Amino acid sequence: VRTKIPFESRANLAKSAVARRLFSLMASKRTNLCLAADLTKGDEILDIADKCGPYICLLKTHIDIVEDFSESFIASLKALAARHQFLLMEDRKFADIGNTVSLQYGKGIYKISSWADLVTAHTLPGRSILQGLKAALGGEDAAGGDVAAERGVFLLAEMSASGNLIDDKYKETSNKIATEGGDVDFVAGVVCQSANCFAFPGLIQLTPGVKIDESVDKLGQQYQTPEHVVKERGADIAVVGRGILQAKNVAQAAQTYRDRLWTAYTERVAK
Ligand code: 5IU
Repeated sequence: VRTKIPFESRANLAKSAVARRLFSLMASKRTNLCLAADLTKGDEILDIADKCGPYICLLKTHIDIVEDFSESFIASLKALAARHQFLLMEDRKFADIGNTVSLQYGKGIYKISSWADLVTAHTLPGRSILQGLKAALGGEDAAGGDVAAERGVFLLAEMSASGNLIDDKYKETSNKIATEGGDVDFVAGVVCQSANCFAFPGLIQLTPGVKIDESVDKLGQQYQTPEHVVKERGADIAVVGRGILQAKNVAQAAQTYRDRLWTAYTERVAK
């Protein structure tokens, strides 16, 4: 079972170069915490990225909620990611036809493909979602490297929102898109809520909806504890937003989530 295999070993099984990087980073930094930096001012995001940076493997953005977006904000965020050693994921949830997602990924104000190591995408349009996103990356970069090799996608197979429309068939087909076909080297993982959404150990399970002391919010979000998502639900990386963002001391909260998630992971692989 993939949940029993340590991250170091899973790095060697991954088909996506970014997944290999992320697995290795998680193992060496000893963290499987992703911070959802859902804040609307650039400086607030930079501040929390700096404070929580030592405890996270991944920082997840919703770049379209930032009111004062600028290229210098992106430069600063990238500098923090390099200093503290975490990757950047834009939770864009691409869902359109290939040609449109290609434009949304590479163009516009945000030029997501230029800075986000990872993005999220719905499988609703089918395989063409992967081809469309890949198309935005072109072929080779100036140094002659394969641009697509430095970027990856997390495909959505389940959501934490109560009443969401995803059923078992959709989940199963999403798993197929993530594991079969010519673009699997571009898929770093799957966003889902349970260990049975895929079996291939080279993919990373990212699970949002994690909070220590609440079970729901007022808008349909459903939460589980760090231990539950890692040990019972198969999460490799847990996404925490308001559990950290709303704490009095965000660095301390990030450390607490990191410690509990990492302990749960070590107990999972040891058992
Ligand atoms: N997110 C979810 N549930 C999902 C998916 C994404 O909560 O099923 I796919 C995102 C939304 C938000 C973060 O950016 O994860 C969770 O934030 P809170 O921990 O504040 O609820």
